[in-house]
Amino acid sequence: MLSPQSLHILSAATVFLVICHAEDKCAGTPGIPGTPGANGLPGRDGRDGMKGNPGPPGPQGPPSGIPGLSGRDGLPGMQGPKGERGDKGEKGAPGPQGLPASVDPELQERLQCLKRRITSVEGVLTLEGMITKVSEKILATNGKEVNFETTLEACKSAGGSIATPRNKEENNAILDIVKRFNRYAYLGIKEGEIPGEFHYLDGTPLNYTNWHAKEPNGKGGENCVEIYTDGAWNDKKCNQNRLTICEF
Ligand code: MMA
Ligand code: CA
Repeated sequence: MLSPQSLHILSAATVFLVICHAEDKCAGTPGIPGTPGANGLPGRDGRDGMKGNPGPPGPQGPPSGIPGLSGRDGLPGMQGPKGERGDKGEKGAPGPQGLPASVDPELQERLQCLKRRITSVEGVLTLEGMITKVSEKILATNGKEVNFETTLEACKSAGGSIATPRNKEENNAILDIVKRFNRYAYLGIKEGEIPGEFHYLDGTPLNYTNWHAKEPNGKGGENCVEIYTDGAWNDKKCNQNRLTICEF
């Protein structure tokens, strides 16, 4: 908008221009300038100024009273400690019928593998002189000399029984150990009710004997049997200390 002073100057200039223009046609004495006209109407609004900077934030408003919406869930926490073992569950239903072991190839292979391992172990023990294999038996000694009852117990607690020769081959295998230790050993044979009648420990009659000449001669007074270092047998009291030989 124009100031009042600039309006005044403008109106004076306008008068002068009118005078100069009129000079061509009618030259006369200049008149007395008239009184300044009344102020003109206010000018039109100017153009908008530049946008101002944003004002400072206003004061915090009063609480609205309505709670805001819940925030989002946080991150999962660390794994807690292991809980106590639960109760044992119910027994499951029986599985499907398997193949009979005799035709189960997987089972047969495992069986063959076990047999090979057992053969290896027996080979090592035989090589080391710790066992003697005869027929289906394995004979072994702990090198200790004890009475008959203690021999029975030692063999039983080892999972076997006292060595009992049922044929010449077995007698010779026992003899091998007896000779190696140069000690007599008790056999799994005992005298029965009838003096001079000897049988295996399960009560069955002997089907092989190797009595020394003139033996048995104890007449009921020698209830056990020992094997000499030549492999011959002698009936003998059970309270002597003899080399422990077991069969498995
Ligand atoms: C010992 C004893 C007997 C055995 C005779 C053989 C003297 O007794 O071992 O059992 O028959 O020797 O001479
Ligand atoms: Ca005797």
